[in-house]
Amino acid sequence: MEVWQGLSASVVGRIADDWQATDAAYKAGRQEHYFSAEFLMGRALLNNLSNLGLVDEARGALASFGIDLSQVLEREPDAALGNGGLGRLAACFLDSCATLELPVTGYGILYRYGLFKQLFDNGFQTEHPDPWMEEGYPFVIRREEQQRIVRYADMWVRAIPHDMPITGYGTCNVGTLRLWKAEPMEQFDYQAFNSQHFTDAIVERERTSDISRVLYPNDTTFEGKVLRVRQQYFFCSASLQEIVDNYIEHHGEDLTNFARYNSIQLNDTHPVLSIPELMRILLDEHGMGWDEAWEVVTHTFAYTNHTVLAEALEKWEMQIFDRLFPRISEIVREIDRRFREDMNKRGLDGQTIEYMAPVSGNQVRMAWIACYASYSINGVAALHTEIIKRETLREWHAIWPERFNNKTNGVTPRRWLNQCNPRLASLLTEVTSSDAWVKDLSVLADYTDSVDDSVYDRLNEIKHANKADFAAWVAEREGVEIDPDAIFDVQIKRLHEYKRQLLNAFYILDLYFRIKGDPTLDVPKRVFVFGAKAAPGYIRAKAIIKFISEVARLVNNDEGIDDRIKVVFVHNYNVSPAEHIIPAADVSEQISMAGKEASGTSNMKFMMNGALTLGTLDGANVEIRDAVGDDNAYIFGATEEQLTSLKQDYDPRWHYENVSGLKRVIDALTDGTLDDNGSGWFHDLRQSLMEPGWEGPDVYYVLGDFESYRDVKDKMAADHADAHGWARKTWVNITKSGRFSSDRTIRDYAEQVWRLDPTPIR
Ligand code: 26Y
Repeated sequence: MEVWQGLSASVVGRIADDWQATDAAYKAGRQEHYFSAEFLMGRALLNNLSNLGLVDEARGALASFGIDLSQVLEREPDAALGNGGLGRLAACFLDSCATLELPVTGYGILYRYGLFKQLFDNGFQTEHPDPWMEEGYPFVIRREEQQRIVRYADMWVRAIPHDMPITGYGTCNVGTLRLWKAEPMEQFDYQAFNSQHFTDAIVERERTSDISRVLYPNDTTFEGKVLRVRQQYFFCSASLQEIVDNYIEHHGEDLTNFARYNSIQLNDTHPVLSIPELMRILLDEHGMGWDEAWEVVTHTFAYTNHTVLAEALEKWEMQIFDRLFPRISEIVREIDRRFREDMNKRGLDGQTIEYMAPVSGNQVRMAWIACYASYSINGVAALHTEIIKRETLREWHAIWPERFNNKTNGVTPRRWLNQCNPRLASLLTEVTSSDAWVKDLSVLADYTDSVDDSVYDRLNEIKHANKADFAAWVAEREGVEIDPDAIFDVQIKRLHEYKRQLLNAFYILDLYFRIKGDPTLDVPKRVFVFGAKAAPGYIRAKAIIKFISEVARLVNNDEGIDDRIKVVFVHNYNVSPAEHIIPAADVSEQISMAGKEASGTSNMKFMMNGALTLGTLDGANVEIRDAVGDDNAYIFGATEEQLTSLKQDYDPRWHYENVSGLKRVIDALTDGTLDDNGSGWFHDLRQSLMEPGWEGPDVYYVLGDFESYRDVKDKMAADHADAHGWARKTWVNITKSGRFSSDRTIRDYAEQVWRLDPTPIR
């Protein structure tokens, strides 16, 4: 740990001058500001060493002391300031912005506790705090002198910026992630303390620190509403104050041209309070009139939608706003009043206006405010953008079609290929005679068809070596032995019903029963790997974790199946476990019910590392399939289009009765085969599939897609036996992954939304 600290501090020291120069250059010109409640950064040291070209130097320096660099790297805690895809996307974007030398700054919250640490207790998930920087973290620099004050009706709070340097690959530019920490106005209220009100003094301090205490792990339901709203306003207000001050410093007191120099990307609805907050600053602190201020605001903000799930479109009770910031309430009401007036003039009917209004009853609808005030609205994959245009945001699309655009997600090939898969990275450099692919992944496409057989052999060797490394990692971390010669089939993502981990688990259980029924069955050896956290209040998701654990227990301990199936649930799934898992995967499970996964991004990471997609036509899977062709991806299940009619008279019972093996699997939930330790959770799972709930039975079409999933997955396993054919598919996936580099995504944002040019530092 001391070695990690020392090495990390020296890296930060090395970039100090470039960081300052970059900051000064960015502040003078047009800038983009990426507002996000989440940044799932993972580890920083290797990333920085690699960007700065210092890996070999560091390895050598440590070796002379008899210390192994990779062991030092493994000591670093993950900065897990995010729940999943949306937060990791923000981190990949920052990496690409720095590498592309674009003047972009990230703004968020310095959570003291990141996403909870997950342990298993008899197959049940338990949650534990993650104090990730308590032992010292050299990659955030406290900038006390740049603090701002955030004012709520019931308290004022100091916002202290903590900056993380964002190095780019092979560039001097160093961008910034600015994370705000909430601290009390006075270090301590001595008066209260001295007048015997000890606890009052402490309680007040704690109430302030609560604001940046913890990342909400709930990506489905609302908890601690008031605190969440407080958090959101906290980082929006502090960031805007800074951006406005910087504008004034460089361009003068007249804020009319604010949007010429600044644009703000809203990462989903979590930072949408910055819309009324910028109005407030312009109106109250700079004396602008409403129309003038609205003109500025509507040229400043751009909104990214990340989900079509109704429960994730944030709505807050007006009373929360009234209590926390009455002036913001007033402004939101005025936005609502003018919206209604405007829509009336456009001739919209009353019902539509009520549906679209920013405020309705006592509810404030954050997504609707975002759509009304933003000059750009984007989805995160082609299919998702079509769905928001057609359904989720249909009414806004009808009025402002020009605002809508697609920006298919991407992932950084630095972390997700060059750093995590050094064997494959060297092969790519060798084959292309250059490491240019690290900065321009699309160059690989020139090599799809032009390599000889030796490359396929090398690919197979590399995958096998990665699998052996992973097997050792799993043995130590999870205590399960797995065979590198087996097919490694992986599903890693947040646990949610729509992602259908249950479908995967049903396949495994069915395969187990098939082998039990016919021990001579000729099936290849398989390892099924899961990694997933469930929101602490999402009981059904927790039930699915317990179910997978029980399937693992049953299968892993049955000597009768000759180790032909192993199931591993990697606990505490996070960015750095992903870096161990993905390079070792043969099969990438992307099996959400079509229409529900906005994009997915692990699908892209797997593709880059030569795992083949087993997926539905959902999110970016559609574009992956288009990039590699039907022969190089395994697609199954109902399409989004088909589901509309299929779901009309869907009867899961028919599938239960008629699809071979399905009844046996579903019955295993409740017939004593598997034990939920009296929780009743497995009964509930069965019920959710078989009995009509308020949205019907089996909302996510698990039973409906089971047969086609099994067919394709069986076919895939059989195909794996043809090592050469498989390697060929793998190669196509790797070389066609250029489109899924976040560099491509960020270039698209920069050109089409941000209108931003590179600002190289020399
Ligand atoms: C408001 C609160 C309840 C909330 C907190 C976190 C709501 C949503 C979220 C996180 C959403 C998320 O991670 N969405 C994912 O975004 C990825 C990046 O665009 C997509 O690839 C992925 O499909 C989508 O589920």
